[in-house]
Amino acid sequence: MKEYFKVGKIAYEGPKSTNPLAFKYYNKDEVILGKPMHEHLKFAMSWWHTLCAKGSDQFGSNTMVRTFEATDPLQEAYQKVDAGFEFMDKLGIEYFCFHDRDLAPEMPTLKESNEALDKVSDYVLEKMKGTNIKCLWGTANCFNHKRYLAGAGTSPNADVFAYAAAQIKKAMDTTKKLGGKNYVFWGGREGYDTLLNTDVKQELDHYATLLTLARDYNKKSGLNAQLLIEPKPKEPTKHQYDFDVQTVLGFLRTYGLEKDFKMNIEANHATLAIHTFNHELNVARINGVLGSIDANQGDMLLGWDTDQFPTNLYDAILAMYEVLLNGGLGTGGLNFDAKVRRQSFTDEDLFISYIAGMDTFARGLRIAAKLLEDKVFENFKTERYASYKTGIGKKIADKKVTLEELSDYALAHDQIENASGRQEWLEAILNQYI
Ligand code: XUL
Ligand code: CO
Repeated sequence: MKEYFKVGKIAYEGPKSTNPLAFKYYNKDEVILGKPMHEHLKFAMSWWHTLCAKGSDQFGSNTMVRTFEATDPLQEAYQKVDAGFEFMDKLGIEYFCFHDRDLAPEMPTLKESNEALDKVSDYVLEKMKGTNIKCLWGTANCFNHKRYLAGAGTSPNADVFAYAAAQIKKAMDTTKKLGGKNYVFWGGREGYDTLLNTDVKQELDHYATLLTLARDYNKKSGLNAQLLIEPKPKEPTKHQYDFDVQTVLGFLRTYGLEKDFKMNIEANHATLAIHTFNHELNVARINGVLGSIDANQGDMLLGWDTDQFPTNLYDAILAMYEVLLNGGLGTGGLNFDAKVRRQSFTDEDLFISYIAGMDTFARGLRIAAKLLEDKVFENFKTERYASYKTGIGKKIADKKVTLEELSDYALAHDQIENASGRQEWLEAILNQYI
């Protein structure tokens, strides 16, 4: 078997290591809060950014130097499988995520595209045997091809809707074949650029129909995956229908789908919505729909989806804090929906970026676990809301009070004393844990 990467197996060397090709914080089998790190951190390789992205942007052509390239796209697809498995093995990554069109190229007809996907996924399945590498989630790329210029499930053209449905069916079948436990819907071009040509009500109805059909097929086909919606507020359209977690919750509840879907939260999508990553994780968690994470980060000064590797420790701590409060991610994991910068074009950069991302989340986990163990914020919050544990507060919390009774109470207690929120103190304590 040809070796595609000159880099060897990546080992844990501890925080003092100066080796760029070693883990400093991710020590796979080390137990944190009763679980080995690799169970807390089910890292996944994104097929698209890792094996397909070649470094081009709006202003320039490819920059990546990749030894698994080939002139025939199908041949390249097979070589990507070999390269991907070598990469995951060397990094000790146990999961991968894919779009149908990342695994196998789009062919002239849908039938041929399906056949190509069958062939390449057969090969993926073969490679999985005898390894502990698994599929975290699959999805359909219903946004890249020009047929999807006005969306997929929300396209004004019913033939496009049907084509998207066919692609989703096939991607679900492929996810089942590869043993994927989750299936993701990122809205792609489900949104609009101008209301002058858009019937939002119809588009949302159609989108819900597509998701309902997929929900039913998930059961019928025996895939039985956790279905996940990935919110994003804008890009590629000006207004994406799956704007943020709260908007998606409203949409799901309107169409009676709230029990069938959880969320895949992406850090860069949260910040595009002018939310923090941990805000989105929090809203998902308290609503019981925190399913999985697309781990990356944006550049706060750019304002588009830069999909950078997550190296912001502060954000990773707060994210892992939410994950711990959630009791983990269930069947979900941490998918690096992140790509190396255009200037980081070598093989080594790919490894270094994954190591940086994995170490950031590993260190985030370590710190979040300590904060949780010491109940730093939890004790403060318990105290802060203590007035709802007794007296009038308990009556409010138990919904055993009337507006008249509250009025009488307030008349007798109108000299109110508040307690400090202590934000700066809490932030300083968080810094002490770092
Ligand atoms: C796009 C994005 C996608 C989804 C899967 O912004 O995040 O890669 O994660 O379609
Ligand atoms: Co994503």
